[in-house]
Amino acid sequence: MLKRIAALLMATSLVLLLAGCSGKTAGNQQTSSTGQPQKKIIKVGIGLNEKSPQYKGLEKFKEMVEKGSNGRFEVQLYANSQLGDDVKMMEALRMGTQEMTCPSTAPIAGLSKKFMVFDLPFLFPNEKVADQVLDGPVGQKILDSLTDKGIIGLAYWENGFRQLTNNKREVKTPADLKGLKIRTMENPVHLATFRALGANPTPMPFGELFTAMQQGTIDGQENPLTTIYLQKFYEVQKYVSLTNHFYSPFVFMISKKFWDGLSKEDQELIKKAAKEAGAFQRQYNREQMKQMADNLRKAGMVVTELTPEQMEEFRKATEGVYKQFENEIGKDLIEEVKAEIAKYNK
Ligand code: KDG
Repeated sequence: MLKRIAALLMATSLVLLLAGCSGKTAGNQQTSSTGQPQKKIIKVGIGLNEKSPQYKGLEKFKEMVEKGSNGRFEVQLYANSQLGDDVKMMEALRMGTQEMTCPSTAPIAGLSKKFMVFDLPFLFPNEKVADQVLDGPVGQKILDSLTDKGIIGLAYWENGFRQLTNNKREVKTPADLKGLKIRTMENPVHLATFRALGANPTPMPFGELFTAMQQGTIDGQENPLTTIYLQKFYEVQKYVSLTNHFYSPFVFMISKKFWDGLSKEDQELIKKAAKEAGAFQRQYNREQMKQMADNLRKAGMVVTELTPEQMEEFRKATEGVYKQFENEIGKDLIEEVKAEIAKYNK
């Protein structure tokens, strides 16, 4: 009997000892066996590579959060779809198995249709107006539509106006696009737009794109010039037309499960860093973009600038897409965004 009591006492003190070493302290902060608070890990995944302006923005974010928290957070960056494609990563955020990602608005449409408004063809006249609309109340309202999906939208970053590449012929008008098999992001507005232009759109995750071009299973794709150059698409594509057809900004987002476990101060720190790193990222992206058409020419691509008349042909051909998605996006929301654009486009 005594032996049993002694064993029970020993087991209890062992449990207490372990709890003291690695248990929870106030504020849900785990401590290590040395008594030091354990770092909170933030895993951030993206589809683009380490050379992309998006990754440079993430490096800035990492620096700000790690410094600002005195090392309580460790931000781990994963490029090249290492953690999966945009859709898969957003799912991981919802489940709480990954903390952050930064997809274009296009694949977010599967979670909240409101985001499709920013994928309408030829919506924004320039980056400046896009910044003002996205950073204003309507941009915030759309970010907030993610909350009940288990995601907090923190800030809009920039991917850049999207341009069209292909391997068959120079494209100057929608007629030149006829029958070309073009990879698009997974978004109904993108599919409808390319159908309206006479192409044959094929949605596919970014990670599969290079091989698809290389193997000729698609004729072309569309992305900003930074991506076309920095991901070396010029190795497998001959023609690029400067169409500026979609803007589709990035949304820097965080898992709500993770977010809800943070103190108000830490939430503030992360939000501020997401916005400030975003301002840096937009600037850096625009700087880089300036030399990209030349880089692509030097790399052997035929870069085609369109005349205002040719641009108008593209715009006209896709006009019907707005009406087509009025119900899904909401007519009021489309009107609200258009009014905001008109307000700033002066
Ligand atoms: O890192 C973001 C990418 O995953 C993706 O959004 C890039 O524009 C993109 C595309 O074409 O898929």
